[in-house]
Amino acid sequence: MDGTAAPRPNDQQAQLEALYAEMRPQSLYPLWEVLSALVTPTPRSAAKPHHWPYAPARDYLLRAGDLISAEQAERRVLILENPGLPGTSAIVPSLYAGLQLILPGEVAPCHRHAQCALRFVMEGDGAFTAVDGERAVMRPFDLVLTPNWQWHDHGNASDSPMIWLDGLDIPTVRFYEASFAERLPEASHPETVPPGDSARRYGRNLRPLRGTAADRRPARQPLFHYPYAEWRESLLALAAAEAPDPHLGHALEFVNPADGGPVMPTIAAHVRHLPAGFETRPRRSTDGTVMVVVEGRGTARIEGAEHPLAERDLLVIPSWHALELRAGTPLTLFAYSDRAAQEKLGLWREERL
Ligand code: GTQ
Repeated sequence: MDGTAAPRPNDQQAQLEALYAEMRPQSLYPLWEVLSALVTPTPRSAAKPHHWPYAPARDYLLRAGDLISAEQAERRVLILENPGLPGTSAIVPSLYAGLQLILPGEVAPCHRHAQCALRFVMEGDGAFTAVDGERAVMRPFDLVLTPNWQWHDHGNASDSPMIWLDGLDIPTVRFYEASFAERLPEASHPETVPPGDSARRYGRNLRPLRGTAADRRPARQPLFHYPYAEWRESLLALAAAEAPDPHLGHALEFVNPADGGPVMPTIAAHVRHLPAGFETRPRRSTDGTVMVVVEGRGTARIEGAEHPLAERDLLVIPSWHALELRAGTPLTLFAYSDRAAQEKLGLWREERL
């Protein structure tokens, strides 16, 4: 299926064109004209690799903060749209990314939806996301989940603006035409338990016995806060203990304790650490990936094109694009992708070059 169709005699071609013209009003089309574009030997992503330096995006977001409140906007977010996917609000065909701002005293009102979301804190300290009435107090580089159909509102009782990256499966849900959403009549969900309650019940290789009232979180998504202080300590301990993987560096995946799998059904997330001077070997995989620079400087080479990486920069690597990372200083990265969904569908592949 390499797309080079054998030449056809002119009269055959003319008769075929006439047939196509007759069929078209009946919504019928010849597969043989499009087969090689539909069933490609390797992935051909419409998405493009792209790098967003943090500072300009932050400036635009703060300017929006002067013009519209979080309450008015429902969610005051700048969408990171892939330049190869105009008009789709998608960063890769299956995923969405945006930068959300909550100013001191603001509330982003409570709602729930079929889409699942992660938040990765870029700056600020002490704002919260409440999930079904439990606050996760957010600190820089914390990961916070709002799983499918759980009530969530965001608030900021601190004295500084808070900005985080939103990663959602909006385009996946759109593809399946399975979007549902509703608003709570009140702006904020009543606080039902103190902050950290889920982590204490479900985050220590323990869980309340099933069938008891103490088992209050949804069985498939008990945990929703993965603090930087914890993942950083684990990642740096790993880096101190052994040599980095040649293609990935040191890498730790965030897991759902309910099944040991990715954090959400459609989205997987991980962090990486590369020692200063380390260069990864090229690697490509079918999951479209969004990366955030947590700490350090370096370079990402995607299919030969160089992108400089500085703290808090954002990067998208589309499916089957070879990535090589080079760390100028020690480099720590956060990434999320659609690998969780692809693995369930038996589609995910990688190639280490
Ligand atoms: O915070 O619930 O960036 O519903 C896009 C849609 C954030 C949210 C987004 C959303 C949210």
